[in-house]
Amino acid sequence: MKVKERLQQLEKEALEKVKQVTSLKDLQDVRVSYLGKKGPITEVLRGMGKLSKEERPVIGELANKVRQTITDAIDERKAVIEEEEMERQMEEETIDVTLPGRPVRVGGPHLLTSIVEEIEDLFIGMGFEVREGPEVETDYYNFEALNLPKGHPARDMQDSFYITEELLMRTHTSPVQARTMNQYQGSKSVKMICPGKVYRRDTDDATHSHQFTQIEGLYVDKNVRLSDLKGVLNRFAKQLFGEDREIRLRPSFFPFTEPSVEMDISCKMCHGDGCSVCKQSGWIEILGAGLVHPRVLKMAGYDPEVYSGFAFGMGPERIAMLKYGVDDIRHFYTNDIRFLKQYHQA
Ligand code: 2NL
Repeated sequence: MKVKERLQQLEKEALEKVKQVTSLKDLQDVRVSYLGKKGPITEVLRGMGKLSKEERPVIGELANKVRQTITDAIDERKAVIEEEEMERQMEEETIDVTLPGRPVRVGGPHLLTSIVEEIEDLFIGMGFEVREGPEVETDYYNFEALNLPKGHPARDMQDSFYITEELLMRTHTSPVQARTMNQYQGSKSVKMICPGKVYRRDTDDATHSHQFTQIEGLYVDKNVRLSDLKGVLNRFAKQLFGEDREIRLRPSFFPFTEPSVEMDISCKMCHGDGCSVCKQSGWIEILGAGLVHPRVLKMAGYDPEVYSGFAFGMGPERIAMLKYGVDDIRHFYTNDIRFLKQYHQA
């Protein structure tokens, strides 16, 4: 075959291949195979020496023209492929901003937190202040200042978590109140509630937990009477459980109050007729209370001849169990999400 025809054939062949190629890699292969150092066009140029003097410039010019035509075709094709590649990529990576978002699981307050806050709000509404204090207490504020002297059965080592001889995990939140009174030393009245965690050495079961919550209340002023206690507790009970509920006070005993009482609310299930919830009595025990023992006032620097006060203590777990029909105190602490999520929205 004549050199000229060979070049024309190479050009035709190369242009055809360039047209068919769809990827940059294949296009590069075409470039190397036709225009590379070992390619057919280079080969033709190398063999120029064998041509006649007349033919040489003609073939040389043609070879360069073929090389340029193929190069141009490859560059053109390259631009097209790159453009297509870009469009494909943009198509693939399009973000549909109109798609709905994935649902986010929102948490909420623990049932106990809600109950404690509800009770706090209720007492704040009656002029009480909320105060908190340490969970590790001294023997003095946890027991001594509350008329529980050394040797008192309630101070049994077996019942409390002692840290040292003098330090223990508080067994009630009353030490916060004892500290407050002690701070004021009889200089002013006290109207406070103190919510918080307390600790007892108990074996956990459906109604006992070694760590639980307490809310205590204290009102010390001149002329505070049992009727003031009854009025405040009545409002509390009706607001928390419903205006249709009645309360009653029964005599009881606590070392830090005299007299001491226990408060019941009327049973809603049976309207006082007697059922399993109220154990056939028509009444459900809610909390303990009383008038602050004169010795407790005196130890904190309050003259019991001038000042008097009432105090009460309740367990928010028990309140929540009654209000929401929870049958096991351990539900508050095992954190089964199926239990917890029943008590808040979302
Ligand atoms: C109950 C009974 C009660 C108190 C707590 C108290 C505190 C001071 C002085 C006098 Cl500083 N009393 N607290 C009084 C009576 C009862 O708790 O059954 N709690 C769950």
